[in-house]
Amino acid sequence: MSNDDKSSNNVELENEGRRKFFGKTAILGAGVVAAPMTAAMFSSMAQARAKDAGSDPFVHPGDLDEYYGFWSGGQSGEVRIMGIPSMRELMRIPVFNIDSATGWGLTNESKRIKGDSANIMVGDTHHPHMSMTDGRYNGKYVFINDKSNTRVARIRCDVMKTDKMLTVPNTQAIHGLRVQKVPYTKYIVCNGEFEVPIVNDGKASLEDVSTYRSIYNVIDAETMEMAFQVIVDGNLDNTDADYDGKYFASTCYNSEMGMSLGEMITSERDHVVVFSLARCEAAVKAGKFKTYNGNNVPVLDGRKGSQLTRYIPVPKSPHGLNTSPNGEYFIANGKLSPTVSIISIKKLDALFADEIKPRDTIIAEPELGLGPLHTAFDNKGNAYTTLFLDSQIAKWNVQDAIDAHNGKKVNYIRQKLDVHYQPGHNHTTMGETRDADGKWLVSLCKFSKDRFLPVGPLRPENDQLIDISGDEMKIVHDGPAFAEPHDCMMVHRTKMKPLKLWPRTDPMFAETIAIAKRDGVDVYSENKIIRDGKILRVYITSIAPTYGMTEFKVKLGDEVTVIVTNLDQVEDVTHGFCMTDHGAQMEIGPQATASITFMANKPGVYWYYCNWFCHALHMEMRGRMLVEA
Ligand code: K7E
Ligand code: CUA
Repeated sequence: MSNDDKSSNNVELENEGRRKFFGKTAILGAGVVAAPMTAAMFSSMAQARAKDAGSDPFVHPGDLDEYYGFWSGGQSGEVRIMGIPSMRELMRIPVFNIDSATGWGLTNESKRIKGDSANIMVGDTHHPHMSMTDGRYNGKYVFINDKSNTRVARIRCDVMKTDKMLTVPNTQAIHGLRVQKVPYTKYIVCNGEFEVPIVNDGKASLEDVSTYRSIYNVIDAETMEMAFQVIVDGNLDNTDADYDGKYFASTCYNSEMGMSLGEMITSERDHVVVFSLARCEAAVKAGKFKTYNGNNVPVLDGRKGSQLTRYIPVPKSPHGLNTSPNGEYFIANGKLSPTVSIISIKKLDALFADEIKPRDTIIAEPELGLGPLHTAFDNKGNAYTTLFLDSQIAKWNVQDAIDAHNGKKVNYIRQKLDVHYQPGHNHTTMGETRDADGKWLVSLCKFSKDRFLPVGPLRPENDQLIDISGDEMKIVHDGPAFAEPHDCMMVHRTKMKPLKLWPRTDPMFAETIAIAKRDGVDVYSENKIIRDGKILRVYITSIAPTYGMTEFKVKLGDEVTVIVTNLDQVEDVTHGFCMTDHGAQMEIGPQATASITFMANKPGVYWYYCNWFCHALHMEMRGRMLVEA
């Protein structure tokens, strides 16, 4: 099993060491011969439990989860790391939002990453997806869209921080987002959902909707720069990639290009648009593109009749688009239709060669229930589709659905499970990769209603954990979530290699270190003030429980940048820096450098203090800024 790749087995090995360590403390601490016996008893109890329960959702205190989950934080603009199956929230990764705890969006390092959108404080994240090698998660990056401000960001999984952000040009509202799976994630693909004039400068007619376009976006995953864009017909919704490195597909609603709800749902059919990567790349190479708005991003024309794309009619207003882990099917979820459309990926070559008609690629359209939105997969040929209106998950067998379509008398529905309530996405562990393992399913429910204590008019969402390891789906956990997790992905812990300390050469603060060098300051040993007219740079080291500088003097009206370097080499010893009454605070992880800039616009004495509890003398870890009138 590729899941058990021992070479990248850091968490696993660490876990073993950790257990030994805990074992030892138990012996030393308790000083009783019975301690190792207890551990052995626990382990055999756990084995017994695992045997009769199939999958045990209970992660005992001190035990670690088997999977990492990356959850979108919806309108909060962040991404969250969950432990599966405990459903414990392990960490939050601020992305498009401002974060008071870590200073994300306030520090100079995070502002550099946010780049030209540093002044935007909000985001609407939907689709977190991890980079892959040969259709398997590689633990390197998680990519996430911002629908509200047309951006895409990348999270580095070694430090679990956002490291790149891009505002996508020529389009509006990035929604569906996926990665190229094979041979590796060279590209991220994402949908510009809302149709607008490509040159949206208010000079051309605003009313003439025939100039409005929806655009498919292809981004280089390593540089996080635009590779190319493709104009399409209809509003793009969700997207996914094949397991051959050849095709991407997107659902489109509103093929009629209506501007009101009524106009958007008049025609009986919308479509799935399929993109040929090779043809698009060749067109870019051959210069068959235009550029707009003064940027040099190649924009290809992939509208109906183009050689770059094919349009497959499906029932109107489809939503989710999911590739089966065996690489055979794209599944378009009907939303307004009670069906899903199964597109045979094998037939796409013939479609692009014009040997068959678009509808010939659809090999079944099983009816599942009301409001099918998204589909997940196990490793036994079953699919799990959320039914938004029915508040259910339909478990169905893909081959049986195809056989039924061909006239065989077979019931392809395996089970319908009530969920609570109105599910959007659902996800299986490893189910968006070749390593689908059929253990857990998460249903991200939009409404929780009566499932939790009432907390006022705004209620949490409900993320339900479902055991799918047996024949029957079983709900094992209700998990409240603040702000809408549209989507998530779950990766086995063996794929992840998180760091414990920041490397001193980390690119996250390389530019800050370069500024220090120009100032002649070694941030790892020196505490110094550099004055440059009214601009001040204050270099401070920190080692629990003291700052290397506990007093500095500035003049009223100075612009002050405080650069703190955390010299602690101890795992989990994070320091903070907060300048009282100046709206400035940040996190400085072990061995990291972080900086924040504020105006000294109030005369007097201001204490700065460490606001991450780091030591018994943490309260004493502070100093004074003296602002002379
Ligand atoms: Cu269905 Cu944005 Cu993937 Cu919400 S999306 S549910
Ligand atoms: Cu350093 Cu608290």
